Amino acid sequence: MKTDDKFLWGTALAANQCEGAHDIFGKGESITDRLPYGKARFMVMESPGQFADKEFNNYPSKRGIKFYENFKEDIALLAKMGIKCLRTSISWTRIYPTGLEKEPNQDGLKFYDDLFAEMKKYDIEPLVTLNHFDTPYYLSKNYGGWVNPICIDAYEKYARTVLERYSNIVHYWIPVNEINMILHIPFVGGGLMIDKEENPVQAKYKAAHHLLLANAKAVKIAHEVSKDNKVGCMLAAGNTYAETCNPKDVWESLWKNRDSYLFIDVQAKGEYPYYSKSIFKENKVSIDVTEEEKTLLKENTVDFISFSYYNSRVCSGDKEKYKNLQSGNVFKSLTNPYLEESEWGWQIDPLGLRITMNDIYDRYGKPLFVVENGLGAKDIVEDGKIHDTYRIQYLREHIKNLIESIEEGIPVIGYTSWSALDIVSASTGQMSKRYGFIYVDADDEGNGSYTRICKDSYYWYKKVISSLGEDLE
Ligand code: BGP
Repeated sequence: MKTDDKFLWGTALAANQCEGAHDIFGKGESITDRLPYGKARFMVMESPGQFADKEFNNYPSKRGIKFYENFKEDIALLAKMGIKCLRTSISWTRIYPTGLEKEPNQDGLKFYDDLFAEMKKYDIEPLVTLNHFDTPYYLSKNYGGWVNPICIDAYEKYARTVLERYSNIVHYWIPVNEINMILHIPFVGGGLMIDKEENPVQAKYKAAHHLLLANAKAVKIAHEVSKDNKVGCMLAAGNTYAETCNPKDVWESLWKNRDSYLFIDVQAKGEYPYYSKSIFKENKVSIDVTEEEKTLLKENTVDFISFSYYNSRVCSGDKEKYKNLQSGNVFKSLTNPYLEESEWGWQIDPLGLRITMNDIYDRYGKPLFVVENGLGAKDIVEDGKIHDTYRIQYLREHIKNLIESIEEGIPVIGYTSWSALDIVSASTGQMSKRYGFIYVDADDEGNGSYTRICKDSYYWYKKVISSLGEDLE
């Protein structure tokens, strides 16, 4: 079994996790620049307001993997692997440092002129995320982030600037990365100073509403600027299974999945689903959608549905089971006794990718794009090589399920694994949680030569791409 030759086999990056160069050529501070490494990271994510003016000594996003300086060599290495598509993101604060400037920062635009031109040189299709967790920190600290509608206007101006500038070379766009993360990590997802909000849940759903409006505005502009633009919503996906056949567990899993699907419902169907009333009622949230906003959402739905998939989850209707739960991921999950776990406690479920793809396609009937899938692991360099057979195994099993889904008739535009090179982990800020096909010699403290070394998985994936997914051995 294999894909057709138009299928976009590729891999992915995110500006805030790879570029570094955090304060040169006019770039402003983004929320991820304020995320220190280690325990302090989780303290800041929990209480960003309390730590707004506190300085720590290690901010991984500020250095990334020096992609800003190194991008030509990195793109050349990825071109040698044969990728057809590279997902990356534009750093909002390179273009509008505080988000409120009237005019864009020309040096920032110049960097992305060069980056996209370099990709095109090798005939690599860019897939570009406009906001991958890097809302301007200025909007967070001074306005509370996306709970404030000022972010919608700032975002619309930014989106218009980059869509008008790059739609001649970029045709696949993602307005907001993992839009549902606003409910789980509100500072990262939307710069919310959640510890300063009187009603945190109301603030999260208000911010979610503003993000959904911004997404619709980006869709509108993208379609106005070029008929070749394809715009996708993006969800941190992975179905939640019921722990038992007890109807109470099954009922809980239905609502857990709805927590995420609510976002795609709005972006793919153009309106809040009927069940959103129950979610808002249960959480004592009120969201007034004006007639103008209803029209905006209805008239500007997405062309495809993209998502990240790392693992599935397990839930129970018995709240007692969640007491003292240690979960390795942002999403709380009970243990699935049928699955192995990664070194970071993420439950490995290749069939779960197929379950999620079938579920999403059944619900929305729009083409899919798998834009993140990979294994974070501790890689060891032995005689200058990295024998990451565990990563090859993880990807092999997930790609098998991807291709099965395509075979059974689900239209899939492409697959961009996470991640192209080792980059800073979003949740932990570690370099030691490595995902790349290309090893980067840097440790969690930022020490190292930053030399790149192609892992065994680099050569394996080169074969996968050249055989259109047929040769997975
Ligand atoms: C998703 C992000 C990516 C990536 C991935 C892996 O939330 O979209 O940026 O980081 O998670 O997670 P982590 O890096 O925390 O291991």
